[in-house]
Amino acid sequence: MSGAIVRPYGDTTGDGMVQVSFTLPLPHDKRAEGAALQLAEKMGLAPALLVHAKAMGPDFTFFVVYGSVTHLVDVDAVTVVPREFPLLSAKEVNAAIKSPLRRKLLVVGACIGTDAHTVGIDAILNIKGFAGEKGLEYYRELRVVNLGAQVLVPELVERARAERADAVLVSQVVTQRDAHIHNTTQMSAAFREAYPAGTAPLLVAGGPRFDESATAALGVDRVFGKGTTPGEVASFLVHALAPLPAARTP
Ligand code: B12
Repeated sequence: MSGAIVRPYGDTTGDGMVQVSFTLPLPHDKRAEGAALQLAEKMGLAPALLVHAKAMGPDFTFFVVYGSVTHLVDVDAVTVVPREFPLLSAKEVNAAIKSPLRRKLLVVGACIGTDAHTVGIDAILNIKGFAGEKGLEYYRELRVVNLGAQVLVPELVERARAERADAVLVSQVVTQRDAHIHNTTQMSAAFREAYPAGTAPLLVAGGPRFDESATAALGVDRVFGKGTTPGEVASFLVHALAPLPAARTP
C-alpha cells in the first residue's frame, strides 16, 4: 500500500484503539489511577479507559489502559533494514561453502554476559531449529560450537581463537539498563583488540530487542532481531564470508 495513513484497529476500522500496560511507582489508590490516566493522555490516548489496576507490592501499581490514540502512521515514512542477501536452501549453503573452502565453516555461538536466555541462540544453532527450519548444526558444511549461557567475553574470544572461528554469533535477550548494547560493544571491541586488523571473525549479534540498523554502533557485521530463522543466518554467513579464505590465522 503506498501513500497510506493508517490508525490502529480496535472495534471498528481506524478507530485508533490501543492497549498499553505499565507500572507506576505509586501505591494503588485513586490518585495512582488518576496518574495512569494522565500519562495515557500525555501519550496521545483520548479518551483513555483504565481497564486494569493491580497493586504490585505496597509501593507500585500495574495498569492496563485502553483508548483511542490520536496519532497517525504514515506508512511511506516507515524505514526498514532490507535483507541484503538472498535466502538459500541448506543444500545451496553447503555447496557455497564446500567448493571454495574445502573445510567446514566454523561457527562459535554464545549467550554473553549474565544473560541466561539460551532459547534464542539454540533456536538458531541446535539441529532441531526454529519455525520449521533446521538449525545450523544440521548444515553438513558448518561446524557449530555452542558455548551456552553466561559466557564471559574473554572466554569467548579465547575459544574463537582456539577454534579458528569464521563467525561468532552472540545472543542478548536481557535489555535492562541497555545490557545488550554494553555487552555487545564490549564483545566487538575485545575481538578487534585480540585480532590483527581485518582478520577477526565475522561478528553477528542477535536478540528480540536489537535495532537491526545498529551494526556500526555495536561494532558487529550484522544484527538479527526477533523471529530470525536459522536459514536466514546460514544464508547471511555465506553472503558475508564469500569468497571464503582458505584458512583463518588469528
Ligand atoms: C524463557 C524465559 C526465561 C528463562 C530462560 C531459559 C533459557 N534457557 O533460555 C528463565 C526462566 C531462566 C528466565 C530468566 C530470567 N528472565 Co526471562 N524470559 C523468558 C521468556 C518468557 C521467553 C524467552 C524465549 O525463550 N523466547 C523464545 C526465543 C526463541 O526467542 P528469542 O530469544 O527472541 O530468539 C529469537 C530471536 O530474537 C533471534 N535471536 C536470539 N538470539 C540470537 C542470536 C543470534 C546470533 C541470532 C542470529 C539470532 C538470535 O532468533 C531467535 C529465533 O527467532 C521472556 C519473555 C518473552 N516472552 O520473550 C522472558 C524475558 C526475556 N526474561 C526477562 C527477565 C527480566 C528475566 C530475569 C532477569 C528474571 C529474574 N528477575 O530473575 C531472569 C534473568 C536470568 C538471566 N541471568 O539471564 C525479561 C527481560 C526484560 C528486559 N527488558 O530485559 C523478559 C522479556 C520477560 C519480561 N517481560 O519481563 N527467563
